[in-house]
Amino acid sequence: MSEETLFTRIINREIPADIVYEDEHCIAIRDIAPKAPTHLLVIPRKPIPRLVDASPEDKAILGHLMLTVGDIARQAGVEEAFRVVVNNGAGAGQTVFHLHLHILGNKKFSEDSL
Ligand code: DGP
Repeated sequence: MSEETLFTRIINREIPADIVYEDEHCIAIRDIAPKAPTHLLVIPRKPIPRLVDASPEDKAILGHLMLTVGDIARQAGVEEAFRVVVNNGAGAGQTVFHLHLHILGNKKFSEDSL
């Protein structure tokens, strides 16, 4: 039996979340533990575990995610200043093994650090 990821359960409405956007390829939700006043997660419906697990057949999904990040940032009103973060692997802080892009905005970012 394959285990559903937390984000698949959110996509399937088995777990509640504040959904700010969705289309046929992805969903965007508010992060439950925000690290910035605007902290959104853009999640493909396909449960690719980590960025390095994406394959050439995922090219269109990955492109779609990047384009959709811009739309969601505009919708959230942070399009002039936001960061996109992907944690790849536990050593980089990944805790949910279903690819997701963090959008962080409405925060003062320093120029010389990530
Ligand atoms: P990462 O550390 O890159 O794997 O990010 C996972 C993020 O997911 C983390 O910032 C917290 C968020 N998160 C974990 N559980 C839930 C949940 O049940 N609902 C929502 N909305 N976000 C969650």
